[in-house]
Amino acid sequence: MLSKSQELFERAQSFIPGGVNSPARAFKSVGGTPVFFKKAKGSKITDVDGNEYIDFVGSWGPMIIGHAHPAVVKAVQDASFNSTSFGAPTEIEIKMAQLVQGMVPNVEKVRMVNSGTEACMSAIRVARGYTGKDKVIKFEGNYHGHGDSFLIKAGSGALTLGSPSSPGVTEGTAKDTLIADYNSLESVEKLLNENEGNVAAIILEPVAGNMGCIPPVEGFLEGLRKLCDAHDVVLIFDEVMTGFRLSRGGAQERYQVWADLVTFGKVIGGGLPVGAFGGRKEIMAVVAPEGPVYQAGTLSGNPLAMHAGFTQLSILDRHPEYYVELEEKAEFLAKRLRAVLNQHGVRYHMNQVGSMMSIFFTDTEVIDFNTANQTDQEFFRKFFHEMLKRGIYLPPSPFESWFLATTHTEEMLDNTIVAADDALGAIKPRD
Ligand code: HOZ
Repeated sequence: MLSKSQELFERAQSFIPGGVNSPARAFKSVGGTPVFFKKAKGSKITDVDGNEYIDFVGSWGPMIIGHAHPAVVKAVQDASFNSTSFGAPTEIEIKMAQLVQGMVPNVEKVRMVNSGTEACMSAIRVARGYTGKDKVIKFEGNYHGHGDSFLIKAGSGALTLGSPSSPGVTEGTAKDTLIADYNSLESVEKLLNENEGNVAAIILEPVAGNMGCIPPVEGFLEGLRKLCDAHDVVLIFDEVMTGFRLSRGGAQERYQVWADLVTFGKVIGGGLPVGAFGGRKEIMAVVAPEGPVYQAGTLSGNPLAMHAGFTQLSILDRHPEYYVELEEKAEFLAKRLRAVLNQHGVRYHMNQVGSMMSIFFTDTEVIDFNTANQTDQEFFRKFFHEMLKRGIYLPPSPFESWFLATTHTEEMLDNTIVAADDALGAIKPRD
């Protein structure tokens, strides 16, 4: 007999390409049927068949204080009584911009959009408009949403599906995207020298989350900052996953390296469809209607999204201890998982930065796309399904990060370790 998830997936395929509205959730790299969910609370998530899981996806990052936080739910409910959209300015947008600036001081001006994709697409348009230059440097395996310029050697779903460079992106667009190796300043310097005077921006995930979690090596972010200053290039940090998560001020605050423009998504809306880009005011001054670089959206600054985002960010702003707690939880989980993996003789490399982490099934240190790609995907597939059977919902791809929330209790983390021990016992060890 089919499970409800299987039934729904079959039905979905008749009406939705591949049965899902975003490829990363399609279970393509792990096989089997995507789990269809119906509700979640804190870090517990329940599927349509009534199975409960401990959630390490957290909607791919935004659920830092857990699903359905009462204050966030109330904010959305209250706002909805006053209309779901105006397409006109509201006060909450100013409060939101002020709050963002308070948490991330170099975001002197910010424009709200509807997704991380939109934020990144707009940020490079702004960088091009500001500098009058065309080319953009991105890093192999970094993912900045599905804007044409970024679907070249991209991470996340594109990498999972084995098509990091998408058909449909014209040669004209592709020629303006230059690809560097993550964590290699030499590769960036080479591109800058070869394209002197033509590079508008360097965009990167300051901690990569879309080829699994990969931190910057020491000096990488600082080196990029210096190169951008020397070559008159706009440095863009894509903090869609890391913003407000790795610290109150995101990766910028954690590493004390400050970009010229920053993009946000997911997290900034507390799980509602929000993105934002912002930064130095002289750069943001080119954005319409203040300046000539066009960017617009009826749903930008949407009241439900703003109230949800404002509420979650305010909570994080008021509770610096949450960041300490998140760090401790992730370190506790990573340490105990290492012990279990060692006990089972598994070859692995684990990366953990704050509340983001990934296990790569390779004994190579994972610092870039090539090393991430050495992960044993078949082993990951087995591990994923054995964990799922034991009530642990991990990202369904070896090239995504796990996300922790303040709502992961000690008991949940203990249960995750027990499940991992059991799961690894059920998988035939590799020779
Ligand atoms: N790009 C998101 C994570 N890297 C996944 C989007 C989704 O499939 O929901």
